[in-house]
Amino acid sequence: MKKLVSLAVMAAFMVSPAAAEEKVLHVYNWSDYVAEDTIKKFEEKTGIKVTYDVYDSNEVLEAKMLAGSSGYDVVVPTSDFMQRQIAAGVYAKLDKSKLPNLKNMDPDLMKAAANYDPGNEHGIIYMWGTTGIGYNVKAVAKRLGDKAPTDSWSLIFDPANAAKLKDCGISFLDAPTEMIPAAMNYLGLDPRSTKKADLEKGAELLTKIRPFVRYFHSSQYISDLANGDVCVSVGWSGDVFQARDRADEAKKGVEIGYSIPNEGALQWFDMLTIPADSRHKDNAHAFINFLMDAHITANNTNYVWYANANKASMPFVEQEIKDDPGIFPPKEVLAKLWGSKVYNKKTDRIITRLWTKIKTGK
Ligand code: SPD
Repeated sequence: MKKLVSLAVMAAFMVSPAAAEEKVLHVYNWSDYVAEDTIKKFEEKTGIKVTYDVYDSNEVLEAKMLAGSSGYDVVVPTSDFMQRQIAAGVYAKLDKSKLPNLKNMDPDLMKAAANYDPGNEHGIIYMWGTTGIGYNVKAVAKRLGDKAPTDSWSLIFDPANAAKLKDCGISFLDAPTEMIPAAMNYLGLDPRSTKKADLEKGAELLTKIRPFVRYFHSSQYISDLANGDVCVSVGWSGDVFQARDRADEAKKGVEIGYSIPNEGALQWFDMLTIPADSRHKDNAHAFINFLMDAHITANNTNYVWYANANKASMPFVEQEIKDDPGIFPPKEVLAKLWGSKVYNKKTDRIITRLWTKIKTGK
């Protein structure tokens, strides 16, 4: 009896694992992807101290996640990478009872994301966008005339155009699974094809353009476009708009445009996920739920210029952003976009090998 009583006393004092979680959270997200005050607001609201690190490449994130013990509690892979990482057991299933703000999400977009994660069991859309062309309006017109094909991939994939833009600077994303399919699409091939011959044709085109490309990097182009240090960048929608914003603020006469080329472009979703080995899963859920708050999402979109998938946030998103077809493309443009392809190991190896060849120009 005495033993039973002491067990009951112990149970009464035992704290649940959730309550025992220390008040810290380690977040790993894309660079230039959150409003300046978001993390501070979350810390003030919850008392949870956030360590916030950034990356600019799915490949970098994937290497960390597959190695395990990353120490992160929330990471943001793009949907295609997320799918194969889920298969490798990298992510925990979300506890949706801890995500009441899920009600804010756009069901159609979440359904599209469910193609990569049935039932949206592991990931919630943070932001989405397209991979298109950012360009310096005046610098391009000076070299290719007022009729420069800024609405076409031929702006950079036609070697004659690329050669004329070489001196003002072309940058490519260091993202093989986006650049090679974009070149394949320009050649009239299916950008989602995994046929070795198709991938090689895309790579061949990129190799032809390689002499005119100043660098391959996936975040530097924001400031370089804004400062006029490069004049054409294959880039992610919101990042190009951030470059435009910075250029406008600098008032040095640099005018930046973003185009989703007529031939079509990649549409992607970046997903909020919780690594299976996260030690702060409650805090992670609290953070994801906080990011799904309508005002917080709108504030992030208003700052980073990326489209979100949060229906309830739309009344608070600036009109200029809502109306911009480069951010929220109209139906006819959406119809031309392709979704990220999930590559298996074999295709991955082909792409990695081709990419090394393209970058080294050999
Ligand atoms: N600066 C934020 C960039 C986010 C880009 N997400 C990657 C999309 C990959 N397809």
